[in-house]
Amino acid sequence: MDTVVDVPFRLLNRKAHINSIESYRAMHTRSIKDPEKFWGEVASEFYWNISWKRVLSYNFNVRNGPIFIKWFEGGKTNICYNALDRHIQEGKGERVAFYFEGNEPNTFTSYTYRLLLQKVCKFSNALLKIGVKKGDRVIIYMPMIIELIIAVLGCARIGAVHSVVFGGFSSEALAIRIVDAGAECIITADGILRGPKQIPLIPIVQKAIGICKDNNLVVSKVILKNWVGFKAEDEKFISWDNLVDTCKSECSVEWLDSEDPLFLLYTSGSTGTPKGVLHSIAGYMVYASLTHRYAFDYHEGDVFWCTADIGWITGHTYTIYGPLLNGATSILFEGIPTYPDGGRFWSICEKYAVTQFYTAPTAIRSLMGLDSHFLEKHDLSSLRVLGTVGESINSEAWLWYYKAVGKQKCAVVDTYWQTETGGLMVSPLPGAAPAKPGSCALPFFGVQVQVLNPDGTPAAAGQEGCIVFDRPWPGIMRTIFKDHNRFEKSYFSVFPGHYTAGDSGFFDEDGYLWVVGRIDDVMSVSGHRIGASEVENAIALNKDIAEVAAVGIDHEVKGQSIWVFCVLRPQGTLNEGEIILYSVPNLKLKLAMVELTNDLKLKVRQQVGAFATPERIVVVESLPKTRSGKIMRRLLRDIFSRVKKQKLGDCSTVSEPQVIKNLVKQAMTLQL
Ligand code: 6R9
Repeated sequence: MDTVVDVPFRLLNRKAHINSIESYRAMHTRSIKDPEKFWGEVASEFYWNISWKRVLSYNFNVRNGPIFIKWFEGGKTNICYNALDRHIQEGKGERVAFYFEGNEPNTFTSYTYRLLLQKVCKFSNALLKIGVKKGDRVIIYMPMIIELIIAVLGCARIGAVHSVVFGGFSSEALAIRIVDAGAECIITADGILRGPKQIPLIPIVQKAIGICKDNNLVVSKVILKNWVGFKAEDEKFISWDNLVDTCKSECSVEWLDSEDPLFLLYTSGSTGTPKGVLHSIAGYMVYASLTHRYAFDYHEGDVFWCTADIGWITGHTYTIYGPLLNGATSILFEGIPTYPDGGRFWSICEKYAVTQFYTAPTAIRSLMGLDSHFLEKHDLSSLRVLGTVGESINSEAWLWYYKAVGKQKCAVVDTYWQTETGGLMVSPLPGAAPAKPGSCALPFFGVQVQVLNPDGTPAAAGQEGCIVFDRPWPGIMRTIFKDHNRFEKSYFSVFPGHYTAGDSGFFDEDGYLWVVGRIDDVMSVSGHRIGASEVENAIALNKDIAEVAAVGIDHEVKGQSIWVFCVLRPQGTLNEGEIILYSVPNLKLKLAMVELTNDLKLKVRQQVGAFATPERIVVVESLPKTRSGKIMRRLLRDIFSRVKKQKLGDCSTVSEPQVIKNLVKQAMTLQL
């Protein structure tokens, strides 16, 4: 029997947007039966310079020609106008858009909608002044400060396509994204404050620009926000403060086609370089706003806090766009949950009387492990809805969130979605249905989700299969930048007619969805999505490595941590004719192993970023492979994962069963 937690939300607020399972079902049915009417009504709440001619046209089946999705065709609008100007027109200019809470608890300030608009307009004018125009791609590589949001909205206002790169990525990873996007303009800051650390960004950006140059891309404009106080030696950098100083605080809006691109966000796939996921304007706008309103049961007067970094999709949709489109007041937090102490999240919730709090299971698990006084000394009675995203949440963490943080009075919403989906796809709605810890429950409006067997038939209840979506929702990505073929192959070729999410899961008898995990080689470390290939490519730069597989191994706090399995070259400097196996035979080799491990970790830090540093490097004799020579990362995962130690998946396709036996033996000696 699953644990079922009945709607506690009702105790606190009987005015939930959707307050019964019947009204959820009625609205969901309406959204599926007549999507054009449903989404047309939602879209009418926004300002359109020219109204759309057609709500939806699409092809989801590769057999019928190229995949395409168009929402609100013929319409002209602007997402920045709808996020800011519209609220001011409606007399809400003095409402706080963001409470900024800095890394240090004594650094905080607030921005009303009116002030934010003025700052965005100044910045849009600044972009225009230096020659950025509609359609240009602009890379934003910044800390979690208000200028990051201003930069994003400043681009959106003039039709430039923003591409935010998470501040934890290395210069190599940054350069790959700049080159792929063909961006000639970068907006950055001198550094990042993260707890007690000050991380300089200028050298990373300079190195990335050098790599771009080697790849025939000249980055001609770099705008630098002075934040931490590091000095920029480079005169080529344009000072943010000087640039905006002379710019006017009004800037006319560029009216854009519904399907014009809004942003690119790079994400990891199972193979190859990161994918430039492209979202377009109108559909994303409508979907970000509606999902934010319903899944978090947002009402006027609430204070919403999504802790996600804007470098990831959650930050785009639920730190910036969704809340602003609903005229909400949100928190923007620069720091980390454990600085200056483990009560920082809770002290912020108390300070601003946060009503909705949205974070990742990894944060919940790490806070759960701390002394309870960090939590108990804060008054959290303002909270109504607690959200999670990024990976499945184990029921222990769910129950702690529900009981210790929410005092059994808040709805917990486990939201399942992806960079590619633009907004949440499957989630309980607060007040609508009982929750089950670990299940993301029911599809959002306009979403039709299925679990399919490999032959394409629907899986029975309780049966694990591939999660697919049957029809477009407004927030779906439109393509992979410059690679529509890869878009079709990655998402539409496995089950023609369906979007394949790349996750497996099952429905229970109540129709609740349970996500099991990725079916590809994408890892999830502290909720950060990392492709096996990105780590492997970095490792392979070491000349002693013949073969490598990077695998996400179950980890108590991070969800997964990266383990790298490598086979050494027979003639490498390390081997000396022996193959190192279960233990390192002599001191010389032991030292060589330490050196190797350090170098491999460094390579990953340089090529990808510190957040992708492998936890363990394991030298093996051979990697498990299929008869056709494909590395079976799934088997490595099963063998070395603590929780799954006993249960190995299907081994029938392994070319050499002895390899498995050796690996199991080796796993035993590693003191798991
Ligand atoms: C929003 C985001 C997407 C992948 C996705 C899935 C995993 C996200 C989840 C979840 C179980 C949830 N995922 N939310 N798994 N339950 N509530 O995280 O986007 O970074 O693109 O990652 O994350 O595996 O396919 P992204």
